[in-house]
Amino acid sequence: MSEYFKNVSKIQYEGPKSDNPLAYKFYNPDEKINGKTMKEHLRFAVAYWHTFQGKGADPFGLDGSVVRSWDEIGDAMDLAKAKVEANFEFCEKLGVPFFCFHDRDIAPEAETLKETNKRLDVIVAAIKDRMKNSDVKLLWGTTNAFSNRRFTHGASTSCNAAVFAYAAAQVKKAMEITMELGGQNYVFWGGREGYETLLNTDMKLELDNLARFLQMAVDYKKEIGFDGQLLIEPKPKEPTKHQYDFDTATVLGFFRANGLEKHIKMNIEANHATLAGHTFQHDLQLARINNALGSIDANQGDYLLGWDTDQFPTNIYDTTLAMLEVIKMGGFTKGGLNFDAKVRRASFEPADLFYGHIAGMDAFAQGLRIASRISEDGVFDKFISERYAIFNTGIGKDIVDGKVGFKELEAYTLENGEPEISSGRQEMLEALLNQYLLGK
Ligand code: XUL
Ligand code: CO
Repeated sequence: MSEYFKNVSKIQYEGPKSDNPLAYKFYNPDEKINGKTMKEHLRFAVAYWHTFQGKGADPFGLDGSVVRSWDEIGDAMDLAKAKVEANFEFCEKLGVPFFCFHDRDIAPEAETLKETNKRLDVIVAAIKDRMKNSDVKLLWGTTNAFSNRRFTHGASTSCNAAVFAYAAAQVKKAMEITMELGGQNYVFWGGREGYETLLNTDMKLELDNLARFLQMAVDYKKEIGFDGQLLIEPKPKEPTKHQYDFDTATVLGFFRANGLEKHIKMNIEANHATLAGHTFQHDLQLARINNALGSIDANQGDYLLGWDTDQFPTNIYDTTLAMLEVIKMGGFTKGGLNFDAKVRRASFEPADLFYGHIAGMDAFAQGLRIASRISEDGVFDKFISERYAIFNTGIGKDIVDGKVGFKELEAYTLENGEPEISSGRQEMLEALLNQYLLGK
């Protein structure tokens, strides 16, 4: 068996004072927090596409920049098999319990769908085989129905019914292999499900077709007995000007309009939330309070750039607030933290793949520690419940209980006069959050 990351051995936890860049400073997998180990809380996953398919390409350098030990393998299937080995070696060296893939990441497309599916079967067998002597599992599978030219106008929202059918066939197979590999979720990211101009678009038909497609997926999941979660990953734009699954709020409304809300949850990606003009925490919380937070694509954008830069998450402020949402939902069940993140074009060495994941894992580990202290102390919860306490008694309770209407509220106001309002204390709370971040 070949070794693809020869210069790196198993990454160990060495604590915050370590000078070793190939060690965890904050992620201590076996450390217990509130009765669960860090590893169980965080459920990290490596993204196959960025880690094993990413070339460091950009529109000004399509050939990419990265140097990998599998670069010299010429045959497409030999390369795909090598990447299976590289994936397990990488996850095992990092101690990451999961990975995620698109169908086309693990096996290259052939001339026909039949041939492509055969290739998938070969690679799925190789993955299954490798899983027998590994603890590494599949967090989720998905379909790449956006790179091939046939999906230029979209997949389930294409203007062409044959393309809709092709995408359905692809999802069917991808769901089957996800199930076969014990995947715990199946993700839909809308790729090109959106539009460039309404001058050539029947938006109503496209949205209705998207709902039809998702309903077919729900039906097929039931038919084959796949017990993983179905998740949709909202994104407002890129590659299309307007993506139909814009953000959590849009997707929740779309689900409710089409009776899908009981069947599909969200996979929230940090950089997608910020592209939609929200904070990461906003979309996480909106999903959580609607019982729709399934999993997370962990990354971060750049504050100065308006696109999906998919950087490794290093902002402890954001990872803390994100983990607070995960704690509040009672932890992940089937979901986890998938690093949908790529090293920068200039970070082209294999070691950079380790540094990127270590940076992200440490940032989320520390976020978990801080969030758990915040949650235990309950100071923000207390402030919020006191801020709304008026809704627990008197006229506030009558409003909540649906006992009063405009007439009663007018009478109340005429009798009680000007309301007394109190400070929101934002700055005091922000300073308190900093105290937690810096070591309270
Ligand atoms: C694209 C994106 C995808 C999905 C899976 O922005 O996030 O990689 O996570 O298709
Ligand atoms: Co993603």
